[in-house]
Amino acid sequence: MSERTLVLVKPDGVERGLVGEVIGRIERKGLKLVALELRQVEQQLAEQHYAEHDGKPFFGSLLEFITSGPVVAAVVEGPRAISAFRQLAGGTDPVDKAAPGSIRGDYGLEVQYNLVHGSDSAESAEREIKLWFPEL
Ligand code: IDP
Repeated sequence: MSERTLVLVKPDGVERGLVGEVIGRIERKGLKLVALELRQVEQQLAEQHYAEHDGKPFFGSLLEFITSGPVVAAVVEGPRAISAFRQLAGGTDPVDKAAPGSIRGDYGLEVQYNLVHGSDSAESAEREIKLWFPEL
């Protein structure tokens, strides 16, 4: 059974020229790109996307970061696509949680600047895909 997940290459990943690296890993894993777009994130979309973190100490700086430059947004499809991409990404903290060999483990140093986003559940994936790609 196939499922879909929302993937973002965050502004740090775009700025550092890691878009090809991230997309390449997705493709080599066997996952399929259903949508792919470079876009500047508006404040409102950022707030909706990260609504679950509203009230946390890092919320303001997270919004500032995600709106600081273009991101690449993608919808990725395949069997167990949600956990497959979370495995490719690695844990949230690129040093303590992301294993070497994962995207964050290989390229990240700081928890905020962890390069990529991937939906964390079927419910999040559905909500986030509607938010970013309402036409799908
Ligand atoms: P996830 O992206 O691995 O699902 P979440 O806990 O949903 O992790 O956090 C969303 C994003 O917020 C993280 O990817 C990271 O960019 C940022 N973030 C999470 N925790 C912290 C923190 O303690 N300080 C600063 N930024 C954080």
